[in-house]
Amino acid sequence: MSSLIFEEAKKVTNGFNLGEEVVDIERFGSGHINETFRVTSRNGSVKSYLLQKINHHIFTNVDGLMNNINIVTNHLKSLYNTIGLDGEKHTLTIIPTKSGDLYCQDDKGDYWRVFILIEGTKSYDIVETTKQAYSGGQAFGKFQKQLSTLDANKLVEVLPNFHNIDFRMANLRKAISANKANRLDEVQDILNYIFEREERMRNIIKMSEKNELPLRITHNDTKFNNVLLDQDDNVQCVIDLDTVMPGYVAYDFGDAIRTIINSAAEDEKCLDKVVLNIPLFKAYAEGYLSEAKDFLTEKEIESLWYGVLLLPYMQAVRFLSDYIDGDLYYKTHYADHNLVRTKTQIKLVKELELHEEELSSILNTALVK
Ligand code: ADP
Ligand code: GN1
Ligand code: MG
Repeated sequence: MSSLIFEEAKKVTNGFNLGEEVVDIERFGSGHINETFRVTSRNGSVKSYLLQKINHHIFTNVDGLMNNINIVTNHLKSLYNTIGLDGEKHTLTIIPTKSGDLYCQDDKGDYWRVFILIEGTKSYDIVETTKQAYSGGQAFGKFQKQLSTLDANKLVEVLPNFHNIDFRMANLRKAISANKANRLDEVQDILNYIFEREERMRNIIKMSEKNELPLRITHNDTKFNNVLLDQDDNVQCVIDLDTVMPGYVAYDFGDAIRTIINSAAEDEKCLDKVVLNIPLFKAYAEGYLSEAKDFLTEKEIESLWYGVLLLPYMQAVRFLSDYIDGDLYYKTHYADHNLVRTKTQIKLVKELELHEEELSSILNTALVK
Protein backbone atom coordinates (compact mmCIF):
# COMPACT_ATOMS: atom_id res chain seq x y z
CA MET A 1 0.00 0.00 0.00
CA SER A 2 1.32 3.45 -0.77
CA SER A 3 2.33 4.93 2.56
CA LEU A 4 0.44 8.17 1.82
CA ILE A 5 -3.01 6.59 1.72
CA PHE A 6 -2.06 4.54 4.78
CA GLU A 7 -1.16 7.76 6.64
CA GLU A 8 -4.42 9.37 5.55
CA ALA A 9 -6.45 6.35 6.65
CA LYS A 10 -4.70 6.18 10.01
CA LYS A 11 -5.22 9.89 10.64
CA VAL A 12 -8.89 9.71 9.79
CA THR A 13 -9.54 6.88 12.27
CA ASN A 14 -8.85 9.40 15.07
CA GLY A 15 -12.17 11.03 14.24
CA PHE A 16 -14.15 7.86 15.06
CA ASN A 17 -14.61 5.98 18.35
CA LEU A 18 -12.79 2.81 17.38
CA GLY A 19 -11.25 1.86 20.71
CA GLU A 20 -8.02 2.78 22.48
CA GLU A 21 -5.57 2.13 19.72
CA VAL A 22 -5.66 1.28 16.03
CA VAL A 23 -3.22 -1.62 15.68
CA ASP A 24 -3.50 -2.42 11.99
CA ILE A 25 -4.89 -1.05 8.73
CA GLU A 26 -4.86 -3.17 5.59
CA ARG A 27 -6.49 -2.95 2.18
CA PHE A 28 -9.63 -4.99 1.76
CA GLY A 29 -11.86 -6.19 -1.08
CA SER A 30 -11.61 -5.77 -4.85
CA GLY A 31 -14.05 -2.95 -5.66
CA HIS A 32 -13.52 -0.63 -8.61
CA ILE A 33 -14.73 2.64 -7.07
CA ASN A 34 -14.05 3.24 -3.37
CA GLU A 35 -10.90 2.58 -1.31
CA THR A 36 -11.63 -0.02 1.35
CA PHE A 37 -9.57 -0.88 4.45
CA ARG A 38 -9.88 -3.28 7.32
CA VAL A 39 -9.02 -1.48 10.55
CA THR A 40 -8.14 -3.49 13.63
CA SER A 41 -8.26 -1.77 16.97
CA ARG A 42 -7.78 -2.74 20.58
CA ASN A 43 -10.05 -1.76 23.41
CA GLY A 44 -9.43 -4.53 25.89
CA SER A 45 -10.35 -6.99 23.14
CA VAL A 46 -9.47 -6.69 19.47
CA LYS A 47 -12.20 -5.47 17.08
CA SER A 48 -12.31 -4.89 13.32
CA TYR A 49 -13.98 -2.18 11.30
CA LEU A 50 -14.38 -1.39 7.65
CA LEU A 51 -13.06 2.04 6.70
CA GLN A 52 -13.88 3.44 3.26
CA LYS A 53 -12.79 6.47 1.37
CA ILE A 54 -15.82 7.34 -0.76
CA ASN A 55 -15.07 8.21 -4.37
CA HIS A 56 -16.69 11.64 -4.37
CA HIS A 57 -15.81 12.29 -8.01
CA ILE A 58 -18.40 9.62 -8.79
CA PHE A 59 -20.67 9.99 -5.76
CA THR A 60 -20.92 13.76 -5.74
CA ASN A 61 -23.75 13.86 -3.18
CA VAL A 62 -22.01 12.12 -0.28
CA ASP A 63 -24.46 13.49 2.24
CA GLY A 64 -27.45 12.15 0.29
CA LEU A 65 -25.70 8.83 -0.21
CA MET A 66 -24.92 8.38 3.49
CA ASN A 67 -28.46 9.40 4.43
CA ASN A 68 -29.78 6.75 2.03
CA ILE A 69 -27.63 4.07 3.66
CA ASN A 70 -28.70 5.21 7.10
CA ILE A 71 -32.40 5.07 6.18
CA VAL A 72 -32.09 1.67 4.48
CA THR A 73 -30.05 0.02 7.25
CA ASN A 74 -32.32 1.40 9.99
CA HIS A 75 -35.33 0.04 8.11
CA LEU A 76 -33.70 -3.39 7.77
CA LYS A 77 -32.65 -3.40 11.44
CA SER A 78 -36.19 -2.71 12.59
CA LEU A 79 -37.42 -5.64 10.45
CA TYR A 80 -34.74 -7.94 11.89
CA ASN A 81 -35.58 -6.82 15.43
CA THR A 82 -39.21 -7.83 15.00
CA ILE A 83 -38.11 -11.40 14.23
CA GLY A 84 -35.51 -11.48 17.01
CA LEU A 85 -32.42 -11.37 14.78
CA ASP A 86 -29.38 -9.22 15.48
CA GLY A 87 -29.55 -6.42 12.90
CA GLU A 88 -25.82 -5.69 13.27
CA LYS A 89 -25.06 -9.13 11.85
CA HIS A 90 -27.53 -8.92 8.97
CA THR A 91 -27.06 -5.44 7.62
CA LEU A 92 -24.41 -2.73 7.65
CA THR A 93 -24.00 -0.59 10.74
CA ILE A 94 -22.54 2.89 10.34
CA ILE A 95 -20.11 3.93 13.08
CA PRO A 96 -20.65 7.67 13.45
CA THR A 97 -17.80 10.11 13.95
CA LYS A 98 -16.96 11.40 17.43
CA SER A 99 -19.18 14.38 16.68
CA GLY A 100 -22.10 12.15 15.66
CA ASP A 101 -21.91 12.54 11.87
CA LEU A 102 -22.38 9.66 9.43
CA TYR A 103 -19.05 10.41 7.71
CA CYS A 104 -16.16 12.82 7.91
CA GLN A 105 -14.17 14.95 5.50
CA ASP A 106 -10.37 15.12 5.77
CA ASP A 107 -8.23 18.20 5.17
CA LYS A 108 -7.80 17.22 1.50
CA GLY A 109 -11.58 17.23 1.06
CA ASP A 110 -11.93 13.43 0.84
CA TYR A 111 -14.87 11.71 2.53
CA TRP A 112 -14.54 8.72 4.86
CA ARG A 113 -16.95 6.42 6.66
CA VAL A 114 -16.72 3.42 8.97
CA PHE A 115 -18.91 0.31 9.22
CA ILE A 116 -18.83 -2.57 11.67
CA LEU A 117 -16.93 -5.39 10.01
CA ILE A 118 -19.14 -8.45 10.21
CA GLU A 119 -16.83 -11.21 11.40
CA GLY A 120 -16.90 -14.81 10.22
CA THR A 121 -18.29 -13.92 6.80
CA LYS A 122 -17.08 -14.56 3.27
CA SER A 123 -17.61 -12.89 -0.09
CA TYR A 124 -16.74 -14.41 -3.45
CA ASP A 125 -15.55 -12.72 -6.65
CA ILE A 126 -16.22 -15.97 -8.49
CA VAL A 127 -19.01 -18.25 -7.31
CA GLU A 128 -17.93 -21.83 -6.70
CA THR A 129 -20.99 -23.84 -5.70
CA THR A 130 -24.73 -23.96 -6.35
CA LYS A 131 -25.30 -23.48 -2.63
CA GLN A 132 -23.48 -20.14 -2.75
CA ALA A 133 -25.44 -19.09 -5.84
CA TYR A 134 -28.76 -20.09 -4.25
CA SER A 135 -27.91 -18.12 -1.09
CA GLY A 136 -26.96 -15.08 -3.17
CA GLY A 137 -30.32 -15.27 -4.93
CA GLN A 138 -32.14 -15.49 -1.62
CA ALA A 139 -30.14 -12.54 -0.28
CA PHE A 140 -31.04 -10.14 -3.09
CA GLY A 141 -34.64 -11.40 -3.38
CA LYS A 142 -35.14 -10.86 0.33
CA PHE A 143 -33.44 -7.46 0.16
CA GLN A 144 -35.93 -6.26 -2.48
CA LYS A 145 -38.82 -7.70 -0.49
CA GLN A 146 -37.68 -6.04 2.75
CA LEU A 147 -37.31 -2.68 1.01
CA SER A 148 -40.74 -2.90 -0.59
CA THR A 149 -42.16 -1.50 2.66
CA LEU A 150 -39.87 1.53 2.66
CA ASP A 151 -41.11 4.77 1.09
CA ALA A 152 -38.95 5.29 -2.02
CA ASN A 153 -39.41 9.06 -1.77
CA LYS A 154 -37.18 9.09 1.28
CA LEU A 155 -34.17 8.15 -0.85
CA VAL A 156 -32.24 10.40 -3.20
CA GLU A 157 -31.29 9.08 -6.63
CA VAL A 158 -27.53 9.01 -6.01
CA LEU A 159 -26.52 8.27 -9.60
CA PRO A 160 -29.34 9.27 -11.97
CA ASN A 161 -29.87 7.04 -15.03
CA PHE A 162 -27.45 4.49 -13.62
CA HIS A 163 -28.93 1.54 -15.52
CA ASN A 164 -30.55 3.49 -18.32
CA ILE A 165 -29.10 1.99 -21.50
CA ASP A 166 -30.03 5.04 -23.62
CA PHE A 167 -27.98 7.19 -21.23
CA ARG A 168 -25.05 4.73 -21.39
CA MET A 169 -25.17 4.67 -25.20
CA ALA A 170 -25.26 8.46 -25.30
CA ASN A 171 -22.14 8.47 -23.09
CA LEU A 172 -20.46 5.99 -25.42
CA ARG A 173 -21.25 8.26 -28.38
CA LYS A 174 -19.79 11.25 -26.51
CA ALA A 175 -16.63 9.25 -25.76
CA ILE A 176 -16.34 8.30 -29.43
CA SER A 177 -16.72 11.92 -30.58
CA ALA A 178 -14.11 13.18 -28.13
CA ASN A 179 -11.73 10.23 -28.65
CA LYS A 180 -9.69 11.66 -25.75
CA ALA A 181 -7.15 8.87 -25.51
CA ASN A 182 -6.88 8.24 -29.25
CA ARG A 183 -7.96 4.63 -28.84
CA LEU A 184 -10.84 4.48 -31.30
CA ASP A 185 -9.15 2.58 -34.15
CA GLU A 186 -8.43 -0.48 -32.04
CA VAL A 187 -12.02 -0.85 -30.79
CA GLN A 188 -13.93 -0.53 -34.07
CA ASP A 189 -15.00 -4.20 -34.23
CA ILE A 190 -16.32 -4.10 -30.68
CA LEU A 191 -18.21 -0.90 -31.42
CA ASN A 192 -19.83 -2.51 -34.47
CA TYR A 193 -20.96 -5.43 -32.33
CA ILE A 194 -22.39 -3.10 -29.70
CA PHE A 195 -24.29 -0.88 -32.15
CA GLU A 196 -25.77 -3.91 -33.93
CA ARG A 197 -27.47 -4.90 -30.67
CA GLU A 198 -28.52 -1.49 -29.46
CA GLU A 199 -32.22 -1.74 -30.31
CA ARG A 200 -32.58 -5.26 -28.96
CA MET A 201 -31.21 -4.11 -25.61
CA ARG A 202 -33.97 -1.51 -25.19
CA ASN A 203 -36.64 -3.98 -24.03
CA ILE A 204 -36.69 -2.82 -20.42
CA ILE A 205 -36.72 0.85 -21.40
CA LYS A 206 -39.62 0.17 -23.72
CA MET A 207 -41.54 -1.62 -20.99
CA SER A 208 -40.87 1.26 -18.64
CA GLU A 209 -42.06 3.78 -21.23
CA LYS A 210 -45.33 1.86 -21.40
CA ASN A 211 -45.55 2.00 -17.57
CA GLU A 212 -45.41 -1.78 -17.42
CA LEU A 213 -42.77 -1.99 -14.70
CA PRO A 214 -43.10 -0.70 -11.13
CA LEU A 215 -40.19 1.33 -9.80
CA ARG A 216 -38.95 -0.33 -6.61
CA ILE A 217 -36.07 0.28 -4.27
CA THR A 218 -33.29 -1.85 -5.67
CA HIS A 219 -29.63 -2.43 -4.89
CA ASN A 220 -28.16 -1.58 -8.32
CA ASP A 221 -24.76 -3.20 -7.73
CA THR A 222 -25.63 -6.85 -7.23
CA LYS A 223 -22.20 -8.18 -8.05
CA PHE A 224 -21.86 -11.45 -6.19
CA ASN A 225 -19.10 -10.08 -3.95
CA ASN A 226 -21.63 -7.64 -2.53
CA VAL A 227 -23.26 -10.42 -0.55
CA LEU A 228 -21.69 -11.75 2.64
CA LEU A 229 -22.28 -15.43 3.33
CA ASP A 230 -21.59 -17.18 6.63
CA GLN A 231 -19.06 -19.99 7.07
CA ASP A 232 -21.62 -22.52 5.83
CA ASP A 233 -22.47 -20.36 2.80
CA ASN A 234 -25.86 -19.33 4.15
CA VAL A 235 -27.05 -15.73 3.64
CA GLN A 236 -25.63 -13.26 6.11
CA CYS A 237 -25.88 -9.76 4.71
CA VAL A 238 -26.17 -7.61 1.60
CA ILE A 239 -23.44 -4.95 1.51
CA ASP A 240 -22.14 -2.11 -0.70
CA LEU A 241 -25.29 0.00 -0.40
CA ASP A 242 -23.99 3.11 -2.20
CA THR A 243 -26.30 2.66 -5.17
CA VAL A 244 -29.51 1.68 -3.36
CA MET A 245 -32.17 3.81 -5.05
CA PRO A 246 -35.30 3.42 -7.15
CA GLY A 247 -34.84 0.96 -10.03
CA TYR A 248 -36.24 -2.08 -11.83
CA VAL A 249 -35.85 -5.58 -10.40
CA ALA A 250 -34.55 -6.93 -13.72
CA TYR A 251 -31.43 -4.77 -13.40
CA ASP A 252 -30.54 -6.38 -10.08
CA PHE A 253 -31.31 -9.84 -11.39
CA GLY A 254 -29.23 -9.33 -14.55
CA ASP A 255 -26.25 -7.81 -12.76
CA ALA A 256 -26.09 -10.71 -10.31
CA ILE A 257 -26.32 -13.28 -13.11
CA ARG A 258 -23.57 -11.41 -14.98
CA THR A 259 -21.12 -12.20 -12.20
CA ILE A 260 -22.47 -15.63 -11.24
CA ILE A 261 -22.86 -17.31 -14.60
CA ASN A 262 -19.34 -16.36 -15.75
CA SER A 263 -16.92 -19.19 -14.94
CA ALA A 264 -14.03 -16.74 -15.14
CA ALA A 265 -13.08 -13.41 -13.58
CA GLU A 266 -14.54 -10.12 -14.81
CA ASP A 267 -11.10 -9.32 -16.26
CA GLU A 268 -10.12 -12.76 -17.59
CA LYS A 269 -7.81 -12.31 -20.57
CA CYS A 270 -8.28 -15.77 -22.02
CA LEU A 271 -11.75 -15.57 -23.55
CA ASP A 272 -11.96 -19.36 -23.92
CA LYS A 273 -12.35 -19.46 -20.16
CA VAL A 274 -15.34 -17.12 -20.26
CA VAL A 275 -18.05 -19.77 -20.48
CA LEU A 276 -21.43 -20.13 -18.81
CA ASN A 277 -21.91 -22.08 -15.62
CA ILE A 278 -25.56 -23.00 -16.13
CA PRO A 279 -26.13 -24.86 -12.82
CA LEU A 280 -25.17 -21.65 -11.00
CA PHE A 281 -27.68 -19.69 -13.08
CA LYS A 282 -30.40 -22.17 -12.12
CA ALA A 283 -29.45 -22.06 -8.44
CA TYR A 284 -29.41 -18.24 -8.30
CA ALA A 285 -32.75 -18.03 -10.14
CA GLU A 286 -34.32 -20.52 -7.72
CA GLY A 287 -32.94 -18.74 -4.67
CA TYR A 288 -34.06 -15.35 -5.95
CA LEU A 289 -37.53 -16.48 -6.95
CA SER A 290 -38.05 -18.34 -3.66
CA GLU A 291 -38.10 -14.88 -2.05
CA ALA A 292 -39.35 -12.67 -4.87
CA LYS A 293 -41.95 -14.53 -6.88
CA ASP A 294 -44.79 -13.54 -4.56
CA PHE A 295 -44.31 -9.82 -5.05
CA LEU A 296 -43.18 -9.72 -8.70
CA THR A 297 -45.74 -8.76 -11.34
CA GLU A 298 -46.10 -10.79 -14.52
CA LYS A 299 -44.38 -8.07 -16.51
CA GLU A 300 -41.50 -7.96 -14.05
CA ILE A 301 -41.08 -11.70 -14.44
CA GLU A 302 -41.01 -11.26 -18.22
CA SER A 303 -38.37 -8.53 -17.80
CA LEU A 304 -35.92 -10.74 -15.86
CA TRP A 305 -34.52 -12.39 -18.96
CA TYR A 306 -34.05 -9.01 -20.65
CA GLY A 307 -32.01 -7.99 -17.61
CA VAL A 308 -29.78 -11.05 -18.02
CA LEU A 309 -28.85 -10.00 -21.57
CA LEU A 310 -28.74 -6.29 -20.85
CA LEU A 311 -26.46 -6.06 -17.83
CA PRO A 312 -23.30 -7.62 -19.33
CA TYR A 313 -23.96 -5.63 -22.50
CA MET A 314 -24.33 -2.38 -20.54
CA GLN A 315 -21.22 -3.23 -18.51
CA ALA A 316 -19.30 -3.68 -21.79
CA VAL A 317 -20.57 -0.27 -22.93
CA ARG A 318 -19.45 1.29 -19.62
CA PHE A 319 -16.00 -0.33 -19.58
CA LEU A 320 -15.47 0.55 -23.25
CA SER A 321 -16.58 4.17 -22.82
CA ASP A 322 -14.07 4.48 -19.99
CA TYR A 323 -11.33 2.87 -22.08
CA ILE A 324 -11.98 5.32 -24.92
CA ASP A 325 -11.99 8.20 -22.41
CA GLY A 326 -8.57 7.14 -21.10
CA ASP A 327 -9.63 5.28 -17.90
CA LEU A 328 -11.16 8.06 -15.84
CA TYR A 329 -13.91 6.16 -13.99
CA TYR A 330 -12.90 2.63 -12.97
CA LYS A 331 -9.73 1.79 -11.08
CA THR A 332 -7.42 0.03 -13.52
CA HIS A 333 -4.31 -2.03 -12.77
CA TYR A 334 -2.66 -2.04 -16.20
CA ALA A 335 -2.86 -0.14 -19.49
CA ASP A 336 -5.65 -1.98 -21.30
CA HIS A 337 -7.49 -3.26 -18.24
CA ASN A 338 -10.79 -1.68 -19.28
CA LEU A 339 -10.46 -3.15 -22.77
CA VAL A 340 -9.86 -6.63 -21.33
CA ARG A 341 -12.94 -6.17 -19.11
CA THR A 342 -14.97 -5.05 -22.14
CA LYS A 343 -14.02 -8.12 -24.16
CA THR A 344 -14.97 -10.41 -21.28
CA GLN A 345 -18.43 -8.86 -21.07
CA ILE A 346 -18.90 -9.08 -24.84
CA LYS A 347 -17.96 -12.76 -24.74
CA LEU A 348 -20.58 -13.23 -22.02
CA VAL A 349 -23.27 -11.56 -24.14
CA LYS A 350 -22.36 -13.88 -27.02
CA GLU A 351 -22.58 -16.95 -24.80
CA LEU A 352 -25.90 -15.81 -23.31
CA GLU A 353 -27.37 -15.29 -26.77
CA LEU A 354 -26.25 -18.77 -27.80
CA HIS A 355 -27.94 -20.32 -24.78
CA GLU A 356 -31.01 -18.07 -24.72
CA GLU A 357 -33.60 -20.81 -25.17
CA GLU A 358 -32.11 -23.13 -22.55
CA LEU A 359 -31.66 -20.37 -19.97
CA SER A 360 -35.13 -18.86 -20.42
CA SER A 361 -36.65 -22.28 -19.99
CA ILE A 362 -34.68 -22.81 -16.74
CA LEU A 363 -36.00 -19.46 -15.54
CA ASN A 364 -39.59 -20.49 -16.33
CA THR A 365 -39.16 -23.80 -14.51
CA ALA A 366 -37.68 -22.03 -11.47
CA LEU A 367 -40.84 -19.92 -11.33
CA VAL A 368 -43.16 -22.83 -10.79
CA LYS A 369 -40.92 -24.54 -8.19
P1 ADP B 1 -16.47 -1.62 -3.03
O1 ADP B 1 -17.35 -0.44 -3.28
O2 ADP B 1 -15.06 -1.31 -3.15
O3 ADP B 1 -16.92 -2.82 -3.82
P2 ADP B 1 -17.55 -2.95 -0.66
O4 ADP B 1 -18.38 -2.16 0.28
O5 ADP B 1 -18.22 -3.92 -1.53
O6 ADP B 1 -16.64 -1.93 -1.49
O7 ADP B 1 -16.45 -3.70 0.20
C1 ADP B 1 -15.38 -4.43 -0.41
C2 ADP B 1 -15.31 -5.84 0.19
O8 ADP B 1 -15.11 -5.75 1.62
C3 ADP B 1 -16.58 -6.69 0.04
O9 ADP B 1 -16.63 -7.38 -1.19
C4 ADP B 1 -16.48 -7.63 1.22
O10 ADP B 1 -15.60 -8.70 0.94
C5 ADP B 1 -15.84 -6.77 2.29
N1 ADP B 1 -16.81 -6.11 3.19
C6 ADP B 1 -17.46 -4.96 2.95
N2 ADP B 1 -18.24 -4.60 3.98
C7 ADP B 1 -18.07 -5.54 4.93
C8 ADP B 1 -18.56 -5.72 6.26
N3 ADP B 1 -19.38 -4.84 6.81
N4 ADP B 1 -18.18 -6.80 6.95
C9 ADP B 1 -17.31 -7.69 6.40
N5 ADP B 1 -16.78 -7.56 5.17
C10 ADP B 1 -17.15 -6.52 4.43
C1 GN1 C 1 -18.43 -0.91 -9.80
O1 GN1 C 1 -17.65 -0.61 -6.71
P1 GN1 C 1 -17.91 -1.89 -7.36
O2 GN1 C 1 -16.68 -2.55 -7.85
O3 GN1 C 1 -18.78 -2.79 -6.50
C2 GN1 C 1 -19.60 -0.11 -10.36
C3 GN1 C 1 -20.71 -1.09 -10.79
C4 GN1 C 1 -20.16 -2.05 -11.82
C5 GN1 C 1 -18.95 -2.76 -11.25
C6 GN1 C 1 -18.29 -3.63 -12.29
C7 GN1 C 1 -20.82 2.98 -8.64
O4 GN1 C 1 -18.85 -1.59 -8.64
O5 GN1 C 1 -21.79 -0.37 -11.34
O6 GN1 C 1 -21.14 -2.97 -12.17
O7 GN1 C 1 -17.96 -1.82 -10.76
N1 GN1 C 1 -20.10 0.82 -9.37
C8 GN1 C 1 -20.35 2.10 -9.72
O8 GN1 C 1 -17.44 -4.52 -11.69
O9 GN1 C 1 -20.20 2.52 -10.86
MG1 MG D 1 -18.49 -4.09 -3.57
